[in-house]
Amino acid sequence: MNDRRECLRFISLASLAGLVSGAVFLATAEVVALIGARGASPILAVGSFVIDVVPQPVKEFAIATFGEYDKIILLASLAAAVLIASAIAGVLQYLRPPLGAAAFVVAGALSGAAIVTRAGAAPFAFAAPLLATVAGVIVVIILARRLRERRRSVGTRPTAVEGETGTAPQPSTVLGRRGFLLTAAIAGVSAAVAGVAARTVSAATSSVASIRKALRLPDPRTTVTVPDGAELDVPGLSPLYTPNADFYRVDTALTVPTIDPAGWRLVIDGMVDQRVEIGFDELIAMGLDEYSITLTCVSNEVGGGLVGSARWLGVPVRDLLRLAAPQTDADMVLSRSIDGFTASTPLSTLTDDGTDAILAVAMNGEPLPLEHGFPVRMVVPGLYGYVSATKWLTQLTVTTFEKDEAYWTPRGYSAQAPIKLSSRVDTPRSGKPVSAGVVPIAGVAWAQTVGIDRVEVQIDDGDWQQATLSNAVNEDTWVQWLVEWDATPGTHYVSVRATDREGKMQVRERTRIAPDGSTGWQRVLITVS
Ligand SMILES: Nc1nc2c(c(=O)[nH]1)N[C@H]1C(S)=C(S)[C@@H](COP(=O)(O)O)O[C@H]1N2
Ligand SMILES: [Mo]
Repeated sequence: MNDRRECLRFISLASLAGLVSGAVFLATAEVVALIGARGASPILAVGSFVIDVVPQPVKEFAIATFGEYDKIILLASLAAAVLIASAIAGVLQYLRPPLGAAAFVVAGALSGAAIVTRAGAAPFAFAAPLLATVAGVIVVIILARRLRERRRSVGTRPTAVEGETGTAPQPSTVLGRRGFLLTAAIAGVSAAVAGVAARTVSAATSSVASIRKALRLPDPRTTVTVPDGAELDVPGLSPLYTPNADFYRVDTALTVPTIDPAGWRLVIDGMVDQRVEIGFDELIAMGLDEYSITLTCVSNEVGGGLVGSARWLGVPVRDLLRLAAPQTDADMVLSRSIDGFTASTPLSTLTDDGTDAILAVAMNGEPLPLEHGFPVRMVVPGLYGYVSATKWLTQLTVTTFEKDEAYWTPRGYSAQAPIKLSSRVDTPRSGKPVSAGVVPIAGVAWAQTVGIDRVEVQIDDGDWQQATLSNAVNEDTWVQWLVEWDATPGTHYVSVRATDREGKMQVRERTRIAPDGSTGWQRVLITVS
């Protein structure tokens, strides 16, 4: 009976040995990844791999069940799987060497495959799983051996029950126990410290961030001409161009993908006569031009902030598609991000000479910020971001709406979604009282690809009065509008509506954001003192 208890005790110590070896494996990979091969973190690589290969129904189930926590749950389950597998490897190495070491070799090979097959993997990415495997194997072999030594020395003790005998423990017992626990403790603690430190430093100072900083893009062949009067001087009004730091961010990425432009490849495939693959240098060598485009999210509520304007440097998508020669029966381009996100854009919008659909590499005078899609993203005037603005772009697949669907399509959003013309009040804000007298009421209005013709403002039940508009940069960029209001004390309602250059007025009726964008005139309550 004591024998069985002893046996169990050693099995749990063997699992501990496995856990420590697993920690050493992961920590080594993190440290090597930090030094020489970004993106080579086994857990994150395997996690991304799982997201890529998991069948759609499972993904839908995960989204429905865990909502926005789906990726955190995935990482937690992976961590749990790693813990269990490590413990089993420890027991195997103790009972049936070298099976435990072999398990580490298999784990190294699998995570290595997940790492090196990811687009944009660093050249020496394989070094992380390789050295991690070596470290994990060495530690599990040493710990299992120490444990067996200890077992043997325990076996020679006169009685199996500890502490009951008058005889002092034999030196080898002490050595065996200390040897195992000390080695396990040292390995475990250093793995924890090194692993956590490496991951933290890696997240904080990604080397792709410094590559981006050092990146010098060629001057564009053409720049946007901003006309006089394009920007009104009103406190509280959104600037014509949204600073990158203030630009809204919407995506499904758990960690911001870090892609080294040197390893970036864009594949154009699907229903094309010629499969095309190009790198970053080839892309920018096609010639950069500057475009002024206002981006809008389908999730933007009336009066919301999920809209912003920027000057982008890029290459027309049509120039790239021309190289691939799309087939005539295709009607959609499925753009894919390195993180698996996809968007479905009508092929005709991308090939149309009149639409400035671009692959953008710069935003407001600097390379794309990492969180806005570095090194290359798509920007298409007039289409909501989820059907056009793929960040961290890696692939354009020419296909049909019938054959393929994008990330949000099975999740309650339309496969096609033009931006709805809209207007927003920036100032005054409800809840921020103003003093009586002349008060500027100002905001922005957008109708990408068409342009804004007029904006009207109504105070309480008064007549709709026409606002002064800023001079439009182009039809793809929002305009600012302004009404000088002689405010009288009390509370007042301010409403706004826009009309585009085709004579279409903003829809009055309120609708929710799903499936293809909100509508409604914004009305704000202003207190005048
Ligand atoms: N890779 C990737 N690209 C993406 C998304 C995403 O989730 N993943 N979201 C899209 C959506 S819904 C919008 S509105 C825009 C937002 O771009 P921004 O974050 O640069 O403002 O990016 C689009 N591109
Ligand atoms: Mo969006």
